[in-house]
Amino acid sequence: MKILHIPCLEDNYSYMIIDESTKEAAVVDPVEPHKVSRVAQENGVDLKLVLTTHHHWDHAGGNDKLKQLVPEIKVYGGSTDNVQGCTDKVENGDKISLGANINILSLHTPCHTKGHISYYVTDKEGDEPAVFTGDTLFIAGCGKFFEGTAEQMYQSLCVTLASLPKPTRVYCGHEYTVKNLQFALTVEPDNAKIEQKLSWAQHKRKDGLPTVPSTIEEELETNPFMRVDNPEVQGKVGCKSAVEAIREIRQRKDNWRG
Ligand code: GBP
Ligand code: ZN
Repeated sequence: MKILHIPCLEDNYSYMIIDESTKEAAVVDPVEPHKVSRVAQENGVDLKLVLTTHHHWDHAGGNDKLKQLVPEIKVYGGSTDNVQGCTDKVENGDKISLGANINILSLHTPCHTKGHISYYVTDKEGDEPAVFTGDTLFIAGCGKFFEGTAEQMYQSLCVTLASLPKPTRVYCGHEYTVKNLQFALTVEPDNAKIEQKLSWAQHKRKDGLPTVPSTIEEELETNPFMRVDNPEVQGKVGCKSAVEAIREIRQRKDNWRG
């Protein structure tokens, strides 16, 4: 499978997932439909489906327009999230297939929004899997808790997503990596992996390149919100449990002005 980045708006990413054997494609959060259809044409692929992570306009706001451009396209979205243009509602565990080789598993990852879905994508050619995490998991960060609780974000990040194979590539909804890593250093000033990744990310951005994808393994090493099971991290923020710590770290991030 081939995965293309499509930068949109200020700092959003859409992604195109292509089955090269059938030239069929899916697109994640196509907020700028004309850009997406141009990328499809340039790559000679047919757009078959839209995978919507959540209902916010900067993710789902292009769905109706894309349906006008590609009338037969299927639009997937979480069953409890009221996604624009949704034709096929999905729930945790639902499976979708693309082309001849690609399987997509829907994972319910609520808290940023109630019906937020992450899409776990595997292929039969043995490429490393990929997960499209929208605004639940960012590189070194997570989404604001708009429609859920710390318990839910803990479950979404530290149980559902953390259980995926470590080499799984992580494709998130926004380019927030540099700020997130700067904040991560305020939680764990002595974490050398965070420091190294910050300098790597700053170079990438200076060259105008994305810092996405990461991997589940890298997130477990550098993302403060995915590290709350570690008693040392709990201690750093004065908490005695993982859920307490994720709540506290989110509150600090909301108030942080980097
Ligand atoms: C920044 O850091 O760049 N501009 C600031 C923060 C996701 S987008 C922007 C912000 O709040 N981003 C949201 C978030 O979760 N950030 C995590 C963090 O700051 O750590 N959105 O566009 C946001 O979800 C939106 C759209 C929100 C519609 C509510 C509605 Br309704
Ligand atoms: Zn959002």
